[in-house]
Amino acid sequence: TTDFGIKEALATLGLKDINEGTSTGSDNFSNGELIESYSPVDGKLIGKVKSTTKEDYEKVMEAATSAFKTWRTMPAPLRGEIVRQFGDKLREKKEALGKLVSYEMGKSYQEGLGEVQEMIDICDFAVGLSRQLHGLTMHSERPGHRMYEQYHPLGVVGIISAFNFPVAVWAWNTALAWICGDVCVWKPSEKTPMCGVACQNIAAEVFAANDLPEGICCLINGDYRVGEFMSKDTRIPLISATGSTRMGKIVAKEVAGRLGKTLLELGGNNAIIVTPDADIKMTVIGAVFGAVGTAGQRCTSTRRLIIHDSIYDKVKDAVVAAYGQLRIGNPLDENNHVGPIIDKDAVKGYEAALEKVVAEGGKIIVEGGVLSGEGYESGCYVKPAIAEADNSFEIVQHETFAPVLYLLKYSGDVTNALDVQNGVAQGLSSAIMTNNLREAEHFLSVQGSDCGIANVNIGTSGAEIGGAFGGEKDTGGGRESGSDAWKIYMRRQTNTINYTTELPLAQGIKFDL
Ligand code: UN1
Repeated sequence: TTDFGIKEALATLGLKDINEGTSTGSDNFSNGELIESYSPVDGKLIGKVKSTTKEDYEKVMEAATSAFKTWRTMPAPLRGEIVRQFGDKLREKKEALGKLVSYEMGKSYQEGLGEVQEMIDICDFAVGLSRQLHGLTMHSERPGHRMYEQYHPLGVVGIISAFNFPVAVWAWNTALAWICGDVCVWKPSEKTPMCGVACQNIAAEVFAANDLPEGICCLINGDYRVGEFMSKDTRIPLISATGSTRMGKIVAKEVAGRLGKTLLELGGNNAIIVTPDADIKMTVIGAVFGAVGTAGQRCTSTRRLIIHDSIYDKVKDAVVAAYGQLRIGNPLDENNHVGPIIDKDAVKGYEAALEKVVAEGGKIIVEGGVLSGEGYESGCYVKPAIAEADNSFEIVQHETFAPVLYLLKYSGDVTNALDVQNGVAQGLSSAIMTNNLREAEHFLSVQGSDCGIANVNIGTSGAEIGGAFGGEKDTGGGRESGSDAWKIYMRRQTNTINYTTELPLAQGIKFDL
């Protein structure tokens, strides 16, 4: 049996000593108990990473706050040059990092590579942006006065990320935060700690080669208790957190209580509306990739298909047939479409969802189940399932992080489909499949989708980095990645300069002495 080059990838990423129980690289501030990382691919121990104690955390914050004093004075385009070098390093290590992502998280190697590509893309975006951190200039109402606004760095940015995109979400945040002049403290998911150390090693190499303080890029490890160090810490003006709505509400409350800022990327419950005018072939590709890609563990995964009754059977049959083609197995083997889900707890959640949908009156049309036997020893491989359901079911309202797709029916016009689509608490991604201009535009209008992402003739997942990424309602309202998402990483200052020998007051107020 082949190890698919995992040993070599670990070595390339500076992780070869981890199995001896010591974490290497730049998380050397951490001294707490060891976090063991098991691969959902084969159930084997990949390595152990030290968690961060409160004392360790204080050292990290000292390093970060002092590094900020240096980093913030470096001109933004020169910070961009450092991010450019970081992007180049990622290009060099793309295969190794993509492989580790696949092995530690379980997504297909192709998707692992795609995730690293998102990191490279955001670096390129950030390099250009480093010369475009523009503010506006305004005309002062007072003669001989100039008024403008400028953006300054915030300080230490805390990043809490999830297991499902164990490297890209960090890069979306850091690449922007760095060119903005901030320093970052990152807590990756305790389910993918090796990915965290691998990224930290890559970044640390770049900062060291440029004689820059290591505190610009800090890694802390552990569960929610370690995250709490940051959410309670008044030295951290911004916490960017990706994960469940439950987690987001706790973090939001904590950070708001000290009037800090949050950028929240929380759960989705994404739907594709399939109208009578839909291209069925495109619908099937979009829906199946959306529902089973990353084994249904993207926040943008397609959870609901809202199909017009006139084409319901046709779409259903096509999707069911496509599910019949899916190959489930080792995600490092490029013949497979679907890898394992993250761990046995997630498997329980998947099984519970299937039981619940039946209990609520749903009908399973593509049978689920946990796979066992050769190649499935980790116990984390599940069959992508489809159930016919109703939007009012409690389980349909809930985001199950697994490959379970619900088919829902609508009749009449697209407004009825929109009522179903918008009739959930979450508001991340949405899509409509149609060749009808009126339907498409209605979907995008103010009366249309209430989500942060609304696509026409594309599925719900796989957004590009150039757009602002995020969603409304229970998804948390944050936007990261492209467009003007950089602004949240900076503080805005309005400046008015008087270059005369008079001191006229605004609003025409007279104050003669
Ligand atoms: C996530 O699942 O947290 O749009 C991020 C997508 C990816 C990002 C998903 N570009 O599916």
